[in-house]
Amino acid sequence: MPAQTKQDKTPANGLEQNKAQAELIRHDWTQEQVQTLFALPFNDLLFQAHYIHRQFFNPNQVQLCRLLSIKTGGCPEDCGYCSQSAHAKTGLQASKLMSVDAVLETATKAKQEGATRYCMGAAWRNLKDRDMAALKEMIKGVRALGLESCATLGMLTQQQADELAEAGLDYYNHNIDTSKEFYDKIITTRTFQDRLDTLEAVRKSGMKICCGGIIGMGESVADRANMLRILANLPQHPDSVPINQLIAVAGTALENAPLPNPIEFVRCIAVARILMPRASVRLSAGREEMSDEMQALCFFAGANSIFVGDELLTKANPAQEKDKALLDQLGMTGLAAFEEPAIA
Ligand code: SAM
Ligand code: DTB
Ligand code: SF4
Repeated sequence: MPAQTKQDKTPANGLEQNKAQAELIRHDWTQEQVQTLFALPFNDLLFQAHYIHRQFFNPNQVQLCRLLSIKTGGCPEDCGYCSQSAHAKTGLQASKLMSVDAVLETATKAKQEGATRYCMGAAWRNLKDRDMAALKEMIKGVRALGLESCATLGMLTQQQADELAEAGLDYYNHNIDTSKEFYDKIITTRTFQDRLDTLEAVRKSGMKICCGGIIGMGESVADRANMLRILANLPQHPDSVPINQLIAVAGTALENAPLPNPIEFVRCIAVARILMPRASVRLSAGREEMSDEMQALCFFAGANSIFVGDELLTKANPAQEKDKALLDQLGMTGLAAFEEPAIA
C-alpha cells in the first residue's frame, strides 16, 4: 500500500488522528520535563521518539540537503567552534562573495547529484544591504532549478528578512547553538537575545525557520535540554532543526573538545523529535566521525534530513557513494523537493 499523505486520511479516522497529533505539538515544556526525557532508559526514549516520528513522517524517507559556502572565512564573530572566525588560527583563506553564476553552476551540479534543498552559507556577522541584490539573484536561480532554497547569512533586520522572503527564500538558518546559560562560554561577540531577535524577524517575514545547535562543546545534559526546550517553546516550532556534532577544528577554541558519547548524541536527536514532532530533524555536521550504526540509530530516533556532498562549508562530509550505500542498506530514499512528507 502506498504511504498516506497528511491529507489522505479518511475524515473519521482523520479527526482522531489530527487531535492526537495536535496534542503532541506543545510550546509549554518545562526544563524538568525535558531533563526527564533525557534520563529515560534508552529503549523507552527511542520507542517514544520513533512512535511520534511515525505519526508525522514516513521513517524511510530522508531529506537530502546540500551546502555551499558562498563567502568563506574572515568572520568578525568569535564563535569558539568555527573555522571561519577571524579570531581562530585555522589558516583558512578568506574569500569574497562568490558570483551568482558560480553559485548557480554549483547548485545545478548538486541537483544532478540528488540534492533537493540548497543551503548557501556566508561567514558574516550580519547581512549588508550592498550584497542583497546578488543574494536575491542566487535565491531566484536556486528556486528556478526546482530546489528548495535556504541561506545562513548572520543577523538580519526585519527589512532584510522581508526582502529575502519576497525573493523566494524558503528557509533561513540561524542556530541558537547551545543553551542560554552556556552561550557566553562559546561566543562573546553577540548575545543569545541577538539570535532570538533575528529568528523573530524571520518568523514575521513568513520564511521557514531552520534552527538548531551543536552537541559536543562541553555542555551539560541540562544545557542540551535547555537548548531544545527553548526551540520547542518558540511561538512556532522551527520547520527544520539541525543537530550538529562538533567538528573540533584545529586552531579554534574548541580544538581539543572530545567527541560526545554516541548514545548521548542519539538521545539529543530523540528528544528533539519528541519536542518538535513536525520538524525535519537534521543529522547535520559531524557524520564523518559517526559509524553507520550510530547514524541508523539517529534515523530510528527521528532524524530525517542530512547534508549530502563531500563538503559541508569548510570541512569534509561523508563521500556521496558512502551515503548512498548506507541509505540503500537501510532501505531509505530521498524526499523530493517541496514534497509533503508522507506518513508510513
Ligand atoms: N555566519 C552564519 C551564522 O553564524 O549564523 C552562518 C554560518 S555558521 C557556519 C552556521 C552554523 O554552522 C553554526 O551556527 C553552527 O551551528 C554550525 N557550525 C559551524 N562550525 C561548526 C563546527 N565546527 N562543528 C559543528 N557545527 C558547526
Ligand atoms: C548547520 O546547522 N550546520 C551547517 C549549516 N547549518 C550551515 C554548517 C555546518 C558547518 C560545519 C563546519 C564547516 O564545514 O565549516
Ligand atoms: Fe561567523 Fe557564523 Fe562562524 Fe560564527 S559561526 S564565526 S558567525 S561564520
